[in-house]
Amino acid sequence: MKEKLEEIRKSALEVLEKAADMNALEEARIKFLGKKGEMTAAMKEMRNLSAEERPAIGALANEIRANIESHIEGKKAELAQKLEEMKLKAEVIDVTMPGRKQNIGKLHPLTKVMNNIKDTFIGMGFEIADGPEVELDYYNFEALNIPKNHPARDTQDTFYVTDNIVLRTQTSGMQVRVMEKQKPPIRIIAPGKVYRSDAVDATHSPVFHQIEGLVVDKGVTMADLKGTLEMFIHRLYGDETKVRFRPHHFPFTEPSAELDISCFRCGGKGCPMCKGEGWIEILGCGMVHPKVLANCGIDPEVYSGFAFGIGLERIAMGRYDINDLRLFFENDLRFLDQF
Ligand code: 2NL
Repeated sequence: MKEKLEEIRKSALEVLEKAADMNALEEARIKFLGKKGEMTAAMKEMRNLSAEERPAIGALANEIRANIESHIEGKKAELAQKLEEMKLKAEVIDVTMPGRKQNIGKLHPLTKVMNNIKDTFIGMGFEIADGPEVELDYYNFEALNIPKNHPARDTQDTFYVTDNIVLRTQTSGMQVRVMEKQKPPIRIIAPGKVYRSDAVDATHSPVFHQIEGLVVDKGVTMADLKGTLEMFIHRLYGDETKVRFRPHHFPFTEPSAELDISCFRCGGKGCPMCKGEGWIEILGCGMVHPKVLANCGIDPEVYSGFAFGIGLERIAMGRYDINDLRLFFENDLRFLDQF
C-alpha cells in the first residue's frame, strides 16, 4: 500500500512538472485528486488494511495529497506568471519607432485666390451673394441688356438646358436677384463657377471662376468705381502697383472699361510676363447701364451704380506663375501640393 501511494506521488509530480498550461494542470488534478482519481481509489482500499497499519498509511496518504495539492498551486502560480509575461511582451510599445505620417489636405490655389479677394471686399463693407449655377435665360442675359440675337450672346455662348434655362456665363444673375429684392444701398460680390461653350486649351476652359461686384446707391459715380477698384488692387498686389482704365464695351455697363495694372514682375518696364507691354489686364468694369437698373425695378433717375467682373484663373496664373489653366482642374497632387 505504501509503495502504491509513493507510486502515485511520483507519477503525479512528473505529470505536473510537464504541464504546459492551465488545461493540462486541471486534467492532472482530476486524474490524481478528483472523485474518480487515483488517490481517491487508493484511499478506498484502506478499508482492507488492519487497524495497526491504518494510521500510518492514512497519515502518509494525507501527506501525499497535500504534497500534490501544493505542487498544483505552485505550478498554477508559475503558469499565471508566464502568461502575464507573454502578454506584456506582446503589448510592448517601441516609443522610438517613427509615427505614421498623416497627410493633411490643402486649399486649392483657386480657393486661396478666391478667399483673398473675398476678404478684401468684405473688408471694404461688401456682402457675399449666392445663387444658382443653372440659371434662367432672363437673369443671365435679358435682364443684363443682352436680348435674344444680340451679338454679345456669341461671345458668351453657353450650354442650354432648355430654350430658357442655361448654365450661367457670369455670376450677374445673383446680383440681379438682389437688386429685385433689396432697396439700395447695395454693396455685394458674387463669387462662383461660370460656364462658356469653349474648347479646352492652355488659356480656355468651359468652366471657370469669377467674382463679380456691384454697388448701387444715390450719387455713385465713376470716381467711386475707380477709387474702390484701385484700393482693391493695392490690397491684392501692393501699394506700388499702378492702375489704368482702358475704354471697353459691355452691354450691361455704360461707360465700360478694362482695368490694367503695372506688371508685378517687371514693374512696368516690359518682360515676358506682360509680353513686353508693362501692363497686365485684370478685370472688366463700368457704370451699371440705366436699362439694367430699370429692369431690376431701380429708378435710374434716382440711383446709379458700378459693377465689375474678375476671372479668377487668370489672377491665380499670374500670381503663381502657372502657364496652363488645365492644371487647375486635373487634380494632380504633384501640382496641388505646391501651394
Ligand atoms: C467681363 C467683366 C463685368 C459686370 C461684369 C455687371 C453686373 C450687373 C450689372 C452690370 Cl448686375 N454689370 N457685371 C460689369 C462689367 C464687367 O465682367 O469681362 N465680363 C464679360
